Amino acid sequence: LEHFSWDYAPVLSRGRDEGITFSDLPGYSRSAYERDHALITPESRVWAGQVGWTRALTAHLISPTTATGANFVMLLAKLGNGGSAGQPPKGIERFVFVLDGVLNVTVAPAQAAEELHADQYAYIPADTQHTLTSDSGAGLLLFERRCIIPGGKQEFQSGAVAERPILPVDGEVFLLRKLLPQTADYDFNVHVMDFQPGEYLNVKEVHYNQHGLLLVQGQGIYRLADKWYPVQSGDAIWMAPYVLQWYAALGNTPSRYILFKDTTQDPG
Ligand code: UGY
Ligand code: MN
Repeated sequence: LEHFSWDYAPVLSRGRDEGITFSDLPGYSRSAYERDHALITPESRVWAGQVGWTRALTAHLISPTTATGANFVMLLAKLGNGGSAGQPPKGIERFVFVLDGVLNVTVAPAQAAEELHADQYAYIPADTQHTLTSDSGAGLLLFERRCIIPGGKQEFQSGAVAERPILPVDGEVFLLRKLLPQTADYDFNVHVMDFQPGEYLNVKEVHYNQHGLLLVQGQGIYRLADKWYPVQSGDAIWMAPYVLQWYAALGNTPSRYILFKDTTQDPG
């Protein structure tokens, strides 16, 4: 004790009294990249301009270049005042979810002209001329993939999460909504899943479908293969086919995540 210096007093209280957050540590990140899954936390996002986009930045989180090959692209986009998105390549269908701000969607020829706000979304079939623009700025989540079902069967879709019915899920307590039609004309769906603190998945899932997940509210533990990740809103996850997956919502606020799931890929 005689060597104890009060200069070190903060060392004892650090973390408890000062509210130190680990993400402030130089070089520290919770992001992880494994053979069959990835966790991409906000401090790892890299924003860049893209050909065809104006007054906009994107952060690609998941793409077919991921490890064993994702069958979709997941990206975040920030449109500035007067910003606009480029057209996806030929054969690529697109789903856009508004995280904040206001997005204007038009689909030619005069099929649709919609103003979307937070928690609203649109689906644009492949090879459909459209515009995504914002006068005052918008934050977006996009999923894109090469449509594997013959074109012409899919239709433009739009809506709000709260308008979608809650679907029963046997043996589970979370609330499930699906944002796209559950028909064989669509080769993926986007689920919105809500958990109260303390609720968790009953099934410790292993399945052939892939996932791209964005946690938009709350915090908890995500189990992926043999790893257990503390996660919080803003975190994104890639899950390859057959990766063991399980979530428990913790903390004081409900959890919500938005989840891409390919639906009609031939499991064989
Ligand atoms: O539908 C699903 O596969 C979903 N329950 N998976 C998940 O939440 N990881
Ligand atoms: Mn799953």
